[in-house]
Amino acid sequence: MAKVTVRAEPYEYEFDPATTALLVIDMQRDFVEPGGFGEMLGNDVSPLRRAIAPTKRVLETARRLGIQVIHTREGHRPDLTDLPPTKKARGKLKTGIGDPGPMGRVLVRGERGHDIVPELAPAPGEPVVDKPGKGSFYATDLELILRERGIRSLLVTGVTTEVCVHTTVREANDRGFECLVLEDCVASYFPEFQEAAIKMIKAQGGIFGWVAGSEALLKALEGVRTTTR
Ligand code: TIU
Repeated sequence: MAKVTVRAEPYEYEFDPATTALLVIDMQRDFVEPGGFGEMLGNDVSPLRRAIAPTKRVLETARRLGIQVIHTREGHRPDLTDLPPTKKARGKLKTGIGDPGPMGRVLVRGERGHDIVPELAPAPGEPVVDKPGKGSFYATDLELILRERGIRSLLVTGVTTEVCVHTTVREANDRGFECLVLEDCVASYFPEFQEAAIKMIKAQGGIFGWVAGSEALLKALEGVRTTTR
């Protein structure tokens, strides 16, 4: 399959759609909707909601072209055996991970708040990787899934930019995957962190990866018909 070239920073990003996955990181109600974990941490969720519409456009294009889509969710087993006490204690929250909140038990698998927002709900057959940490590779089978599918490149979307997105991109980069972070499809509760986190990825010749807007990706994919894996 021919390579696709995206106008990106610090320079063009080249990828083969047949060996690429779209990663949608932690677009869960607990982070993106009012009443969830993000809000309990003292944050305003509205900047995160702005990533939904562009991510939906990229997701629809990926599905149409047959690009592998993979979703992740941060959360824990109902018995909390995979929750480090240090993570539970962090923030001295009145309602913390595992406690009942407006959308069920906070960041617990199977609860309403833990699930992905309906706008970006996984389609049948799209792997959903449940992760106990911030990175998508730690204590998950994501790397196995990517290697088995022959994936080499990752189109990265999700929240939050400086936490789970950054941790995942760093983990992926060290494993040899080439990451394009879609600037308008990732979001932070803090505008200054969004700006700095994006700069860090593309600095030093693309030390962790590339950055582009979703429009640049969609433009680059205009001529592509389908992906054969
Ligand atoms: N708090 C925050 O910015 N993020 C997280 O706790 N998890 C993710 O980024 N998914």
